[in-house]
Formats: sequence, C-alpha cells, structure tokens
Amino acid sequence: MKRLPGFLECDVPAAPRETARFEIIPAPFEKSVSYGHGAAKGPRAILEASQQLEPFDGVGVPAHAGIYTGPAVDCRGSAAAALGRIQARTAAARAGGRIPVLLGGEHTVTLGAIRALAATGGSFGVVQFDAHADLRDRYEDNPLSHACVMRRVVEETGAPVFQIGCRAYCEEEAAYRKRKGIPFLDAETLALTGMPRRVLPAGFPKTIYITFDVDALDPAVMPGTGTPVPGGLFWYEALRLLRAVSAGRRIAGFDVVELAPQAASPISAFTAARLVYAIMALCSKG
Ligand SMILES: [Mn+2]
Repeated sequence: MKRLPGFLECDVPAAPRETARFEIIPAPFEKSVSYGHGAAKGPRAILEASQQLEPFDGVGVPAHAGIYTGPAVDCRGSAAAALGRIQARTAAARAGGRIPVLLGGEHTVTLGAIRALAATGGSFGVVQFDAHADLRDRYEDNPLSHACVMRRVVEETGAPVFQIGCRAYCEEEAAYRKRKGIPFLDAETLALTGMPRRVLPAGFPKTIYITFDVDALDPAVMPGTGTPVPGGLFWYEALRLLRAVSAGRRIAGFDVVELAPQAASPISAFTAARLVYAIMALCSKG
C-alpha cells in the first residue's frame, strides 16, 4: 500500500504531533453506503489532492499553525469497533490540544468523533452540512447506517444540532425534526430567500463541531459522492455559511465525509481538500 501523504506536506512540512494545531484523522470507513460506492477512498484522495492546494488563502497560511496527519484508522471489522477506534483517536487529538480533522469515509464516522467530544463534557453544538437529514432510526435494518448518524448523535449525546442544505429526507425524519425541535436551513429555503441575517439560533452553543457531508454541495460542484442530490450549495454560498456559523464561536473539531473520488476527474477530491483547508482557516481565526 502506498504511503498516505500528509495534508499539504509538499508545500508546508508536516508538524510534529506534539506541536501541531490540527490532527488529520483519515477514516476510510465504508460499510453502509446505499447507492454509489467509493467512500473508503475518500481520505487518501483528499490527502493526495491537498498537495495541489495553494497554501496562501488570500489572508494568510493556515497550514503554518501546524498540521499533523495521522495514519489511517483501521476500519476493518464491525462498525462498532471502527467507531471505537475513531473515538479514541479523536479523544487523543483533543487531549493533546489539537483540533481533530476527521476525513471520511461514510458519514457514520462522525459518531465516533462526537462521542469523543461528548465524553469530555462541556456544551457543544453540531452544525451539519448535508443533502440528507440522516435522522432515520434505522436504514436497511442498520442503526449505524450513514442515513442514521445524526439520529444517533441526538439520541446519545443530546447535543443541539443545526442542519444546513438538506433537500432529501423522508417523513419519519421530518417528524423527528419537529418532535425534537431540530432547527434547520434547508437548501430550497436558501435558494429562494437567500442567506438569512442570522444562521444559527440565538443561544446555540459557543463551541461547535462541524460535520460537512460533501453532498451538501451541488453535484455540479461536487459530483464525486455516493448519493448526489440536485439543488445543493454552491462554493461561495458554502463558504459564507461556514463563516456565519463559526463567527464568534470556537470550532472544537470538524469532519469532511462522503467523498467518493472519481477516477476520471480530480474536481471532487480537490474541492474536498480545499474545503478542509477553508475550515482550518476558520479554526485559526476563532
Ligand atoms: Mn450525510
């Protein structure tokens, strides 16, 4: 197996683990994808595409804060065991003062990272960018399906969740949202009425975890994902939303998931790498 490159390492040498601000956690987890396949190849594709990023983002060089890329999490075996390993890696990053940056893999991986956050106490909210609500109780009889991950997050941790960009969910999920009072900004509302003045509700926690399912982006921007849905976010819209939700808040960790890289085109992998780097820049600002 070819060595996994460090994020952006060809331009900015990797930081030692002890002093890095960011710890990249590659999680090639693919067990429940229901439509297109390839999410297991996401982390490597993002890391390889990151070599092509421009380190200067127009303001500064976020990579100078220090990026350490850990080895891929062993995602073989049961989903529960793999989630345990993702949780342990996330917890270790946080214990060392590093911001965990989880690269999926399918969306299920988020549960491992959020369990780690919840275990250390303190209030935090989860901001979810996604075409889907991921609030089903079960999907194909699997409670750890990527279609159920936010339901598990809500049930297990009670963390407030805010959903952005959704445009494909079932009645069960709509009813669950309503019952739990889960706030959201759906893609159609955004398209029809534009950016609201305030995105997150007043009182949303000052510490947030961002989970970015790349299918939140429009398939024109991000064709390489297992379950693409038309009518998604465009690039600058996504950036504006990310800025809006992180302004005045601390990002405790984040993930970018569900990239299913396309052999024929580097667009999706590069866009995902650029997205990771853009969120890093927001972490540095906070
Ligand atoms: Mn998702």
